[in-house]
Amino acid sequence: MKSVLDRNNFSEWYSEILKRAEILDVRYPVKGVYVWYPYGLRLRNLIYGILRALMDEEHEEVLFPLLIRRDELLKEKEHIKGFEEEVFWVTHGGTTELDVPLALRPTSETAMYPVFKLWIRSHRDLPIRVYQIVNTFRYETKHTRPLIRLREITSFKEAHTAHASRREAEEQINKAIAIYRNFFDRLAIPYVITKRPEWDKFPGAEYTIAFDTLMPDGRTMQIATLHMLGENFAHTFDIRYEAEDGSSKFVNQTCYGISERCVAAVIAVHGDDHGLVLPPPVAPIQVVIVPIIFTSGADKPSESEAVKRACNVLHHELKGAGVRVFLDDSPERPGAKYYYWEMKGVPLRIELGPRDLANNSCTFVRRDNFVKWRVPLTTAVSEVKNTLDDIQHSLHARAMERLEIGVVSDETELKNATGIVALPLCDRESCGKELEESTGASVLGEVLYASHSSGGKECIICAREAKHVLVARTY
Ligand code: A5A
Ligand code: ZN
Repeated sequence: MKSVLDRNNFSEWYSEILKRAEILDVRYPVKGVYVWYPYGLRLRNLIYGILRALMDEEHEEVLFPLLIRRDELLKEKEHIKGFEEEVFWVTHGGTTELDVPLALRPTSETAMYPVFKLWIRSHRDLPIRVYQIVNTFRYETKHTRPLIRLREITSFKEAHTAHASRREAEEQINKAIAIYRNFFDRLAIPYVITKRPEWDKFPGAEYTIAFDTLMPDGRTMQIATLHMLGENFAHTFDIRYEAEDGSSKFVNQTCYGISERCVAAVIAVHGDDHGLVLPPPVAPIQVVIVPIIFTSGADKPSESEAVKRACNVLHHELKGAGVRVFLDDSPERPGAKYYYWEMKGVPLRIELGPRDLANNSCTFVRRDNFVKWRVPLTTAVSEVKNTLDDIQHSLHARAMERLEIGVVSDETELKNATGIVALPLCDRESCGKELEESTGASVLGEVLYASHSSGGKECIICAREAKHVLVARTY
């Protein structure tokens, strides 16, 4: 079968794959909102199952309302400055104008924190660590893109915490970084972690730490953020607790979030010209069995029956072993089935025909590298498990190799660079902005985690004392 996709032309590749692999239907007639197909939703649910399990270890799930009173939303001055152009408003009930306009949550600080005030009385009520996975709405004016820049984010995982001290809040940020690293490692998604510059932090936060991954077109995508809120929101919403010594103190808060951009990352980072390539832990179908039965020609009916029986047995055994397996016994030709399941990203295909059966074996074909080999039926189940593990490792290694970080020492080198670039830059906004304007790239921020960092010590713009930062064109 011809490969019909060209990942080098990423934008078109991405749109085509969402359609052909049935991830999202983009034909919904509202800008920036899309429909999950069943297959896409299964992928999303497997990915979020991992995230949810990680969150559940130290957080409690909550569910707050979608609607936020206007006066609450406007209370935190920095926060609303950042979000006021992005809020969708509900102004009417039927034909009656509402006394208090209601916002559709763009994020839930101002929904949750007035309630935190009610929940928190004494130090014994702390820490609070909650999360929810909900839809949020942002009136994005930049070019909207499925899973990446949405007006309805359908799968916004937001965690919110409150602590007795600044130190505990800092510790929580570190724990959350570890959780997110674990999450993206399980998806085999490579990332860099940086501290966002002042001008790019979350509105209302003291500082923001972000995870970015590299997309095939050389631009980075922010896939997670963590925010140290300090006492900012606590002062605005008057969230205090009685300390052990009887004094009244403000809580310290953090929040951190992930959206369906993590699904976009899985699709974009691992996919190829044949379609999706899904990491086994999140593949809705991990193994597809394709019986090789020729309807005409030399096959004897008894041979076909034996092949079908062997496929059923293998299907049953794999299911019993906890593998997400599908037996494709539809009347399509084997070649058409291969093409279809490759597009869907199924990590492993097992072909079983009369010749395999004569050798008491079957044929494995890996989706990630198309390597093909014969496996005895007696060891097929254990070989499937080993192969799925191996595919996961290979995908991770391949993706890590692709996330290269270039090191540059002057502006000309920077202009010619692609992907993520490490360089020395000082703290001053004027230097950062100058660099962003002259290159069209963005300062991701000071490096906290990356495979490389720049060796330079002087700011590339002003030659003052510099920090090691990463720069890239971004989504
Ligand atoms: N309350 C905090 C957690 C918050 O709202 N943080 S945030 O604004 O940075 O959003 C969290 C993450 O959601 C971002 O890191 C980004 O990966 C994702 N995100 C933000 N806007 C998005 C949009 N319009 N479409 C899809 N994902 C988005
Ligand atoms: Zn400088």
